[in-house]
Amino acid sequence: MDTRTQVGIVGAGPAGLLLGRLLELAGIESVILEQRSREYCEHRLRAGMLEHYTAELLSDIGLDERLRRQAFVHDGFELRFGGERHRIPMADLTGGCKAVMYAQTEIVKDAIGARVETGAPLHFEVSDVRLDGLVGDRPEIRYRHEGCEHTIRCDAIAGCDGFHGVSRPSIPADVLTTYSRDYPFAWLGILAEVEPSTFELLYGAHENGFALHSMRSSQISRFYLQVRPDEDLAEWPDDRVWEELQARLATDDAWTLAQGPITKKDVTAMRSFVAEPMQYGNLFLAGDAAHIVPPTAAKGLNLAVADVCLLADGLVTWYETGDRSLLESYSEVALKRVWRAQQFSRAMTSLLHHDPQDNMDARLQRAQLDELVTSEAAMTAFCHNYVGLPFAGRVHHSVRARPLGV
Ligand code: RFL
Ligand code: PHB
Repeated sequence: MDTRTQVGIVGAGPAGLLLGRLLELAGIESVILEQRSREYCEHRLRAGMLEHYTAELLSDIGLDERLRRQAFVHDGFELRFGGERHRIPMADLTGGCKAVMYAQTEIVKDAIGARVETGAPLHFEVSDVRLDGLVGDRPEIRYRHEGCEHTIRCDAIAGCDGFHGVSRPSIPADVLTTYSRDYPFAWLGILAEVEPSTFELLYGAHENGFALHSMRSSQISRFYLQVRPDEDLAEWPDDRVWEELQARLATDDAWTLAQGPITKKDVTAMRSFVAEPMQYGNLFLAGDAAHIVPPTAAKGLNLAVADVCLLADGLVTWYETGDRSLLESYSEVALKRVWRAQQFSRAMTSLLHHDPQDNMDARLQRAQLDELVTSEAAMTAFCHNYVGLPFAGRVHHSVRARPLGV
């Protein structure tokens, strides 16, 4: 079957869904194609921390009803090392920017729910997605769905299909330059049914490696432990997980870590990756399709959201005025933020992880941590990077004044 739309979006992760929402609010049609089921997308365990500006965007586009009720808003976080705790007053140092704890799965549920409610096209469980005609003015997406072959003709395609998607490989190899770095460690992620033992995030740097105490609700804690990249989950029975969390987050005062049933464990490799440029003809890459950051600084989802704000702006301006200049500069502008986030994510990763191959590492790390918690200038610079930059683009500021259907 042949159909026509304005923007074809590949992938229903945060990037694809939020781009679809921004375009819909601006009166632009799109079709979203997703290879997985709705159930799978709504339960994929991923990010937990939203930058201030990401939460603001979700509010601007009317996806904040549950967020306002359920999210935790943090004014600061804690760094733990050498048995001591150091609170970093992030909001005070950044003119009031806060971090918002609201799980990516919840954003995905909210965005899918909103799209299903308006009836805008979103097809799950599509397969064999292929992109054609990218350099012409009639790009096409071909795919299979429910046993039939389909073609969507569109004006532009947004490749929001994550690191393993088809969009980036659809760009000729001689056009793309890729930059990547794999780290000599990974994260063991742990989900536990226990009330968090902290109100704010705890980042621990310890000789055994990094640990993070995060949360998903008042009854669910999320933890991460630095492990080897080839770590076998079988080596991590629950008792060992708790022992290691207790050791890496221990303080000299009376703080205790509450334990509870562990419901999920997973290992995530850590990688820095950027593909340049993020556009080719009428294909525009956004989110993990174009870049991956190690998760330490919680930038991945936030970068994906910043990308689609900018892309929506370029697309809306093109449709409204015929001027493509914003769209043509999409990659160049987006990459500036991407590289800043890459730099900070890598720096925060090496600040907190233990590299067993490098015997100067622990001493240098301690010197840097000491500077961070004693110099207000260092702490302020760190916090500005941690809370993120305001989003470019005007679409998300104007859409609130133009509610759906009006
Ligand atoms: P996604 O979420 O990977 O979505 C891509 C979607 O595309 C679909 N897809 C296809 N669909 C159709 N055809 C194809 N051929 C397709 N190939 C793939 C996929 O099924 C999927 O639904 O990418 P997107 O939208 O760019 O979003 C990026 C974020 O998911 C990612 O950056 C974050 O989760 C990273 N991240 C964090 N980011 C934060 O901002 N704050 C955090 O606190 C944070 N913590 C984390 C994280 C990532 C982690 N892991 C598991 C990598 C913690 C962890 C442990
Ligand atoms: C998370 O809760 O998944 C999370 C929080 C903060 C980070 C990274 C991940 O820095």
